[in-house]
Amino acid sequence: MKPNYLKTALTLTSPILFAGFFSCGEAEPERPNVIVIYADDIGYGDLSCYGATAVKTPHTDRLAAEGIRFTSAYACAATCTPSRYGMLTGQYPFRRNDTGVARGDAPMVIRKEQYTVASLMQDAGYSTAVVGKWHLGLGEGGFNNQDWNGHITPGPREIGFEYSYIMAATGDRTPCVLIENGRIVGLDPNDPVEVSYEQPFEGEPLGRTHPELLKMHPSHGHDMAIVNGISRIGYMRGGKSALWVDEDIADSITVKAVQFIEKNNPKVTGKPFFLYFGTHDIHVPRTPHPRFVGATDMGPRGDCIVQFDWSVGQILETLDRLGLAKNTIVILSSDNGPVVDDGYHDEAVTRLGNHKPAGPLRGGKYSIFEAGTRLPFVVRWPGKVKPGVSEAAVSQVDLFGVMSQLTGQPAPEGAAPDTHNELDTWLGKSEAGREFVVIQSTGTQAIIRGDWKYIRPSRGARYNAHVNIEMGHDTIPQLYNLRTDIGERVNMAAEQPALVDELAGKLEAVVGKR
Ligand code: NG6
Ligand code: CA
Repeated sequence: MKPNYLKTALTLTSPILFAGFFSCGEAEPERPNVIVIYADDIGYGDLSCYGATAVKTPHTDRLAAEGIRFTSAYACAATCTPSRYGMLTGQYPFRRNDTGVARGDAPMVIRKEQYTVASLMQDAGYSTAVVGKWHLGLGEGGFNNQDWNGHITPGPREIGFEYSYIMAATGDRTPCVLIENGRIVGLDPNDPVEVSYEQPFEGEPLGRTHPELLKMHPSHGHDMAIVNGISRIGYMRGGKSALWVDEDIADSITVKAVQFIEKNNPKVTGKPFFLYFGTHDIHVPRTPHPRFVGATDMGPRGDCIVQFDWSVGQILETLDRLGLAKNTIVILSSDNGPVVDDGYHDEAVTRLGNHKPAGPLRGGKYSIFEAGTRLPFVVRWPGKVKPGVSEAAVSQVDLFGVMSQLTGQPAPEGAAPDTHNELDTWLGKSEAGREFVVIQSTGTQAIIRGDWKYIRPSRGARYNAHVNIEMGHDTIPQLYNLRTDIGERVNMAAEQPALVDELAGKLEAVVGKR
């Protein structure tokens, strides 16, 4: 039988903590607000609080200095959709075969019947919102079955997010529009949006047929619909008044995140809030607002890191201005590791200089090596969390369990089967961390326990030349000592067969046999 971690942890939750949460008599609820700031493709070495010098991220650094900076924190997966799926549902994405990188016209990956961390927060009495990148599908009943020009449903609302202001997928995928509470923003009913991932619309210029219309050229893929001078993955037509301007996306989602905080100020509503803020930065196409152009010497990739940091600063400034900083937990992380050339000629390669997006880690986005999933992870709760650095093993799949423990809100039977209650670790009260962390890339999984990491043999390509990333696939077992060999250079599997067996068995117990 699988242990019920949630139950165990809930019974362990400190009564003192709860006494604090539920004591009343003040207008402002005692339970803390929670903001998850989730960056896109920011790597372990991309922020100055994690050692970057070619880019300065003062707002994120401030958050880290006032909170705990984790050095062994992992996303569930090395790409966006599965990482987000795991974090929001508390279920490993490999448990289903349809959690891979979603098309822009994909149906909801999280089914409307599923109970998510947003459902949990809503049931706990929180105002809830998602603002920014979604990339978890919309609608139901198959691909391209959305009512793009009407009410796009099911969507975030059906899985616990009362308010949503999102991009359906990513900036490089159609439809290139923002969707507020299920409706495309700024849509002219006389100019409906049409989307296809199957075939182009007649008469519409494409990146591959009309490169002269492009202000940024693809390096691989991304040669379909042209919007704002940038060619994308997928086709679309119409919706001219609703098309986003890439350079304004950070501003537009940051403003909506700030407005959500203002409108849901617990001092006014009497309810705490839960905000999941997924930035588009620093995913491709990297198109910083003109005021950030030249903020670094690294071109758009570096400038987008500064833009991301600006968004973080706006959130922190809002909390300060409204007097909410003290009673708000801010969690900051990223969905997967870094990639330099992810499909556009945007100078990321030519102007990288000495910057190391993955810091000392091997691999990158898409990879089962550390850089794919080991990421910046910061938790700040002024007065409650003692600032510092923690080496404890942390997984984003535990957001659900941690929130359950924090709010005292139990989960229904069967929800979030893979989450653990790690509140004490996330709040820096314990250095214990997870007994083990399981991660995945396309085609394989790995387990990290203590100093050791075991990667399951797989047949995938070892190297992806398009993105210049070592994928970590190998047909033989791989075992690395992350304490002495954080760069995963020396495969110790042959020297340590017993440990390989043990970790392989543990991993198989979680993932299942192949
Ligand atoms: C890849 C895209 C890449 C990016 C990625 C998803 C091509 C050639 N590459 O297939 O640009 O969109 O998918 O990124 O199409 S993620 O961060 O959303 O997972
Ligand atoms: Ca991503």
